Amino acid sequence: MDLTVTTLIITISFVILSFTSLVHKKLKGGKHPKSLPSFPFIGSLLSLRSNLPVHLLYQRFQKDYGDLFSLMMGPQYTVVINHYRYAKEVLTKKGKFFAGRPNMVTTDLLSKDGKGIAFANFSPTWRFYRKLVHSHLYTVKSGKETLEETIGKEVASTCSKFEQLVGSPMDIMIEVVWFLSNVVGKLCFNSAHDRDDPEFLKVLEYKQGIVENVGGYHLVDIFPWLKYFPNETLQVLKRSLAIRESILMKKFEEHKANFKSDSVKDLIDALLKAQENAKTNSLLPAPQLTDDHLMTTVGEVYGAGMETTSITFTWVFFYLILHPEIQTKIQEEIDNNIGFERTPKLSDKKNMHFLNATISETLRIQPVSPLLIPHMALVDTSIGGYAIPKGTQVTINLWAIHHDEKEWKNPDVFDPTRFLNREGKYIHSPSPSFMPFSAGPRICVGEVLTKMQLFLFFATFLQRFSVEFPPGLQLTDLKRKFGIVQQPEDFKLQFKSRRKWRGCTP
Ligand code: STR
Repeated sequence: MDLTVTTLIITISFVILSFTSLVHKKLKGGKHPKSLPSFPFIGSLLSLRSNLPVHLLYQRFQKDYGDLFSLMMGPQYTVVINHYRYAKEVLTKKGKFFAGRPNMVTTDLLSKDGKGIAFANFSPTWRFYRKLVHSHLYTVKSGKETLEETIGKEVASTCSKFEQLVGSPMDIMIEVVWFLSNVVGKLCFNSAHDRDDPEFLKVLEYKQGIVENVGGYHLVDIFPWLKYFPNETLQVLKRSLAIRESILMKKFEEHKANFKSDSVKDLIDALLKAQENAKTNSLLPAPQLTDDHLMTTVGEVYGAGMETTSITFTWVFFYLILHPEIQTKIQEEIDNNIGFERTPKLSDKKNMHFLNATISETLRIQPVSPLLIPHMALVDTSIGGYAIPKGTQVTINLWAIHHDEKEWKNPDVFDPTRFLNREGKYIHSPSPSFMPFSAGPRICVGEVLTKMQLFLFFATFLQRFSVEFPPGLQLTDLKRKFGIVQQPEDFKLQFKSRRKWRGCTP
């Protein structure tokens, strides 16, 4: 584009934006949170220049600016929360006031302008999809396989595949994603992939393209007009979304062609049934039930189910290797409570204190989404007595909350015993500063599913195997990629068959 036109556009945006941000701030009275230095047009971006990921930077500002501070993300007034007390106020006490989602270029593309659940703004349609997904996942339907059975089958087939891999070094992340994509794939589409199915490889490709280019503080989300210029983030994102669309569309068309309202096999069927019902009974208030709404919802559940849990699985494997004594403890617990005659069941969970504590500690020390998805104030309100105008973006720094020294002794040390009481019994939440799935109206829809998968998988896995680094490899930490989620790098490990297990087949 001609340089003068570009300069003109920049100047005009500069004047408009700095004017609106000034007006916005002057309009509101009351006590305001301490603010990072802010300049017209760029806002506080100078303070955010750093090699540190944003959650660590925000945590560092806590010393000078407090548990709650504000900044201008370009033209967007934003409040950052580093303490659980304010986080609870936003998420639960005033959950409805803060249940909005800001518009961002990348998340609007991903969610087709706010459809689906995770990135949709608060509305009756949003609530409808949340409820539908929730009841599809967790309501036990007579004559159908239960969620525990679906997970159990995938766990069994994954662990028997692992038998053949004993002693050979392998990349763990991909195996884990494969397992998880089969569980959520069953729930969403009633289908699973073979490990080297080309479609599965395409899923991996599009998922990575989305994760790296959506909502992770890209400039185009701060200055939306940048979308009119060539932009690599958007290019990769659009390419990944096109791959996703073609895969989902195929599944969707197949489901439509074979749909029978009296036999709902998976989430797509459940959504199609809702679409059909809406034609005959008028639901009030009427949710929007276009094909785009349905596909965005399914795509999100599938993507979230694979991505988030695979991160926690990878970390659990990593910490088990770093702490062989923890593996031994969990294995003793398995041997004493379950034995070798049968596979672990969900009903064993109440007796498996050390395994539960290990899973919770992993979720604490490595929250999947260190800054959650930004919330937006839907009304003029307040946090801790500070005035919060409608439209304020609120970022919860879950990382800071899970690493708060006042709540967690040596927060950077992995120590499952924090989640055990004196008698060695598991405590669900030793501090209110623990909220790995967020809280309130926008709490993670997959929380129960994730916990079931973590428990059933690791109980079954540790019943049969131990895990270690391959000879010559000695990692003490994993590099991370920061975006909408924080992904650990893939790493090599190998399995050992437990002596006690050999010869037993439950
Ligand atoms: C992963 C990649 C994909 O294919 C689709 C999605 C959409 C839903 C996203 C998911 C993503 C990443 C994790 C998210 C989830 C919604 C809720 C979850 C952001 C980008 C978290 O909040 C951790």
